[in-house]
Amino acid sequence: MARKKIALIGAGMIGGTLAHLAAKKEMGDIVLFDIAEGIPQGKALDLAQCGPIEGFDAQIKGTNDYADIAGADVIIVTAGVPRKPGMSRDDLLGINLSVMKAVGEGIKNHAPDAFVICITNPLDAMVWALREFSGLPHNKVVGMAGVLDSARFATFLAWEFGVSVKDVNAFVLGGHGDTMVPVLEYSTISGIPVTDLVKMGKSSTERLNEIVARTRSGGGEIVALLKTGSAYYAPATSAIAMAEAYLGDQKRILPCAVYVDGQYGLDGLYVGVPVVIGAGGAEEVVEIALDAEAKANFQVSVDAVKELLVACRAIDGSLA
Ligand code: A3D
Repeated sequence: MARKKIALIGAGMIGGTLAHLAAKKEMGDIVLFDIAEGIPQGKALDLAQCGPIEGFDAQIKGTNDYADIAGADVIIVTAGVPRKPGMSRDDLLGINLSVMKAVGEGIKNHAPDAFVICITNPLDAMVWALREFSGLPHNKVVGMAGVLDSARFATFLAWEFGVSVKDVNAFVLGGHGDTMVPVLEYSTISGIPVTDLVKMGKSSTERLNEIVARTRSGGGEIVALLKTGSAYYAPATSAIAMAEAYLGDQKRILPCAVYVDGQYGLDGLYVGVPVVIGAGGAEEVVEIALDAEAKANFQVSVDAVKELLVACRAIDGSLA
C-alpha cells in the first residue's frame, strides 16, 4: 500500500512541529510548503536528519511550489501570522484572510481530495474562508481549536484535582476566542462530573470559575510569556490527533470547528462543536444538550464568529 501524504502549508513554528510529529509517528511522507524561500527546505533537511536517530523513514520535502502538494491525503494549514503581545486573534483577520485566499486556491488546484485542517487565526473565520476559497466539500475542511482548548482545560483540571491527565475528559465549545465555552457539566474525571467533585469538597465553584477563565485566555497567557509568537507544541499535537482520526477512520468525537447546517439551530458558519471524525472527514455533528447558561454563552460565542464573517465579506467581495 502506498504511503500516505501529509502536506503542511506554513513552515513556521507550528508547521515545523507538525512535520516532526508526523514523521516520528510515520503518518506518511511529508511536504512542508511556505512562501518564505529556504525555510521549508532548511527545516525539511534538519528534520530528515532526525530520521536515523529516531528511526523513521518518512520522506520530508520542503518546497515553495504548490505542485508538490498534489495527491496529499491530509493538509494542515498554519500559513499566516500569529499574535504578538497585546493583539487579539481578530487583529489578524485582514492579513490572514488574503493568505487563506492563496492557500485555498493552491489546494483547489493541486489537492482537492485532501482532508484539510485549518489552524490559522482567527480560526472560525479563517476555516470558513479557506473552505469558500478552496471550494472543497464542507465535511473535508475543519478547524483545529476545540481539541487544544479542551486540552488546556483538562491540564488545569488535572492540576486542580491532583489527578492524572489521562483520567480527565474536558470539553470546550464555541468559537476559538475569548468567548469560548468551557462546559463544566460535560467535563469529567474518570466519568465523575467535576461539578460532583465540588459537591464532594474536592474543589470549589470559585476555583472552577478561575480555571474556566484561565482556559479562555490560555493562548494569551502563552503569547504574553513568549513575546515573539504564540503557542505551537500543543496546537500541533492537537491537529495531529485530528489527522490520525481521519487517516485511521477512528470515529473519534472531537470538538472541532465544523460547518453547521441546521445543527444547534445554526447554519452557514463554522463553530466549535463535537463532531465524529473518520474516513468521511467531519462525519456527524453531535448535538449535546446545554443548560441555559452554557446556551447563552454559546450564543455570545456564535455572535462573535458571525461578526468576523461580516468583516471577511467586507474585505473580500468574492466571499458570498
Ligand atoms: P509562524 O511561526 O509565523 O508561521 C507561519 C508561517 O506561515 C511562516 O513561516 C510564514 O512564512 C508562512 N506564510 C505566511 N504567508 C503565507 C502564504 N501565503 N503561504 C504559505 N505560507 C505563508 O506562526 P505559527 O506557526 O506560530 O502560527 C501559525 C498560525 O496558527 C497563526 O495564525 C496563529 O495565530 C495560529 N494559531 C492557532 C491556534 C489555534 O488554536 C487555532 C493556536 C496557535 C496558533
